[in-house]
Amino acid sequence: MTEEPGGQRDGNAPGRGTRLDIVTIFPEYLDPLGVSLVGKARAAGLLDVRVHDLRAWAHDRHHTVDDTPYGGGPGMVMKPEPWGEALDAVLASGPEPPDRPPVLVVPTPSGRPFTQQVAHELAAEPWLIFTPARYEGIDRRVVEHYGARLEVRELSIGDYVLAGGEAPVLVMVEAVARLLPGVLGNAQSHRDDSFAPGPMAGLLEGPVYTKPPEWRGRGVPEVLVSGHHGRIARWRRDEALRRTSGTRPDLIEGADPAAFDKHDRATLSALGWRPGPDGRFGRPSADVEE
Ligand code: 6GU
Repeated sequence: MTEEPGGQRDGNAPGRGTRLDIVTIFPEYLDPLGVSLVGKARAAGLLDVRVHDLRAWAHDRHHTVDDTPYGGGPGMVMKPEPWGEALDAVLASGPEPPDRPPVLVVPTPSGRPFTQQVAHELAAEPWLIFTPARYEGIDRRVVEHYGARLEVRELSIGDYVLAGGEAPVLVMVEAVARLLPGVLGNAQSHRDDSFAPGPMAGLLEGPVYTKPPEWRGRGVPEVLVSGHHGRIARWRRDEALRRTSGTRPDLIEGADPAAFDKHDRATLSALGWRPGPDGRFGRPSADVEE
């Protein structure tokens, strides 16, 4: 999966699918991209994933990629020169003439939140370059330099701190890959995803069941075996409202009230929610749930 400087210039050929380049000091950390959904998308030619070892562009005896921070303080900072050479090489390996420049995705806990909306935006791009960092991050001049040439998106996967950006890259690539046309078997597969745009926008998915009909004394909700599609859809929506109310009340508070029909409003009312002066829902008694 790894390749040295001076590699191929055959990038983004039509029919090779979305191209993803990842520059890292731990190429093997990205091995899971050969497995499961992403692995299958690659095998099917829907994704062209190339993992590069940053140390291939560190020319001293020890392939040094970090140094002490200017201004002092704990930890180390990633040096700009290896990143500059690595990114120039990856950019030069793209199609000639370039059709559409890549988007540079910089994982950092200081970035904007990576959301389902961002995943959709990235899935619309033909070429993404990821720069997962270790230590205290990359010398700021690298983002400034490429930011003057390319669209750069600094993204965080949540409010906690990881040791490096490789795990966030695995997260982002999986979220993006499953949105690419042809990757999931069924075009409807992400219609009801939590956070997907559409009728269930902003609601969490409720519980799901499969056979057997009874397991350890527990049956399945009768409505799901009724064959009554209207009642099933309504039950699923009520369960989504109940789940969202219980675990993510912020999503109910932030929801566009126009998204709630008459039955939704009755369900929300039973869960303790009341429309406020602006029409948005709030819960005066924040301990009423489930
Ligand atoms: Cl993208 N990187 C690191 N190191 N920590 C994080 C993160 C990214 N997102 C949340 N925590």
